[in-house]
Amino acid sequence: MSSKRNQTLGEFIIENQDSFQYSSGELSKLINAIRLAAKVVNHEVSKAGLIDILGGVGETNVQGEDQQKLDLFANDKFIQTLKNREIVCGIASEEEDSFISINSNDENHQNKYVVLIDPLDGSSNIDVNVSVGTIFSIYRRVTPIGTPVTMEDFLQPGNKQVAAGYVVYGTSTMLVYTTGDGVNGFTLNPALGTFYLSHPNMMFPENGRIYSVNEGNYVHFHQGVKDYIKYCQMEEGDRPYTSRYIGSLVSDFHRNMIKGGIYMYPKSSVTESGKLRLLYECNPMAFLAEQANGLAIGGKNRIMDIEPTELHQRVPFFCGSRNMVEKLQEFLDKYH
Ligand code: AHM
Ligand code: MG
Repeated sequence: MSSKRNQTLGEFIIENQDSFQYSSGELSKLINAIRLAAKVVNHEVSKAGLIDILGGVGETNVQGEDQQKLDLFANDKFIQTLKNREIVCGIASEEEDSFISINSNDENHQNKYVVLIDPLDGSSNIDVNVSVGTIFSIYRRVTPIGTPVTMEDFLQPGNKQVAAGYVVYGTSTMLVYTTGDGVNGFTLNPALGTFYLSHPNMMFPENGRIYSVNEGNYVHFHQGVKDYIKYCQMEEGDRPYTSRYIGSLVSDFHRNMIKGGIYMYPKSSVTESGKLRLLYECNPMAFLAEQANGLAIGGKNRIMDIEPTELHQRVPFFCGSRNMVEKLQEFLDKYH
């Protein structure tokens, strides 16, 4: 993978097109479309405090959670952009009940990729001016090209991902992605509307000192997780560790990847499968983590080896610096 600081994302995509596993230009066009939609969503998110786009619209999404206007806006923008450019054969979104099939009966449209997307993750943070993000995951379809996509095309294990990434709408807006050859981060220059390569070859430090978990749920956690949290807080060696939890997966992950840390959303006595969605949140983050020398597990298992059974499936999720995840695993294993 060739990378030069200050390279634009557009230049980077073109320069590295040939190193993609399935090189045909289609994946490059797809990432370009995501880049474009991200800029439009970024523009809207940055105006959130100014215009009357905040607040619930009185609808709930398929998980029964309140939807906010910006969720819908981001969902529409990403779907529209991908549809209009006719570069994917199917899309599944956290905000949609089922997948969307695109041009599947038209012989002129021989697209082979499907996209799974969480258009605006952590959206409950918007009205308090805290960073949110978009998460995306790209697979090759498994059913024949030219036929309508089916559920099978979307229910693939994470280890089949061709690309994955996120956009963090933070103090700066960044697009971070992998095509299976390392992780690169691009920062948006808002004046020019251009993403520049600012974080080439991102890596989780092997040892981290930050743990990120919603400790308010501590009493509901299983014993292995409770013991690990106590371990993080113990005064010994480089511990106690620092606790940092934004409650916005993309931002928590992004910080931990740069500084070294572990993110945890365990199952509990009240949420048997945790909260996060395997296909829209955990798999893409797991792919990025592993590409950045980190680990992502759901308990005993590697996240990317889970065989999905439904689109909106939730799983426990632990992800971050290699040594921290391995230590957590030791605690989890004691109770299995
Ligand atoms: P969302 O997809 O409804 O926005 O929920 C996902 C978010 C994650 O970004 C975040 O890490 C988590 O939910 C926080 O959940 P909690 O408030 O239960 O700690
Ligand atoms: Mg989400």
